[in-house]
Amino acid sequence: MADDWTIPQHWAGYTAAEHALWDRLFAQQVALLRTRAAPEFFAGLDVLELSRPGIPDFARLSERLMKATGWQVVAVPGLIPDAVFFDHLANRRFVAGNFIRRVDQIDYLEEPDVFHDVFGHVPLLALPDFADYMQAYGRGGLRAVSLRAIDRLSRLYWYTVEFGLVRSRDGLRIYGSGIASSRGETIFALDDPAPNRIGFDLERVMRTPYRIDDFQQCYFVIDSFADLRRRTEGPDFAPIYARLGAMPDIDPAVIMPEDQLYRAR
Ligand code: HBI
Ligand code: FE
Repeated sequence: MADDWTIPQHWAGYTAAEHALWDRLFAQQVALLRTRAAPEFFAGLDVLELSRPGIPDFARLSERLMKATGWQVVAVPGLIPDAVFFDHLANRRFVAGNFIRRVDQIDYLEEPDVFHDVFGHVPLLALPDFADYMQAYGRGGLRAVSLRAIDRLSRLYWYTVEFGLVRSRDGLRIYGSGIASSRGETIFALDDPAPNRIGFDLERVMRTPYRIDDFQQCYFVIDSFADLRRRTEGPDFAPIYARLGAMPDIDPAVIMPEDQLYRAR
């Protein structure tokens, strides 16, 4: 493994069964997401030709993504250290697991596999506003390492890149990869009355812890990808981290008086 934790994808090494599992997951999620994902997600699938059968070859995928927004996809063996992860994003490289889940893990797994990383994350990287947001996140992450503020900043990633919802003309839509790559959460996030759906506010998000072992108790809703970019690339995060240091966290199941709430669809 190289210093940057990247490894060869070994695309030729995938078995027919692994390609077939990708195709099965792809068909299942596209059918569920048709009326639930943001239009920008489908635009990315088209531009990147992700509906071709089989696990994508990262080299070819990177050629298409490079033309769209200057990003590449590189392979890693699983979770990598925070600072290495941020450095890749800051240089417009998205790291993706090269392995695919086993059939008995089809609905839940702990480490991000190629389906979560490529199907879930990569389509939106073809959208310039989102591509720039991800790079800015990487730069912010490198800065947060020295400010000891990764816990705060990772909540922003979690509630946008992983579990974000966005307003559209047809109501709330999914864009977070953790939702889009999960059958159960795709339905739960939009249709279930239980979780709170709260208008995005940067400091509110940074004060809200999250759970990694179950569906989310709250989701944050952005107005648009341009709006997400504006709200996060304007402010200097250092004084925000300093101010939030003195404030208590907000339980993810709790609604605050200032919260703007959205109904399940
Ligand atoms: N590594 N491969 C991989 N994928 C991630 O999403 C990832 C990671 N390492 C660290 C990390 N995410 C988080 O620390 C940041 O989002 C905060
Ligand atoms: Fe992810």
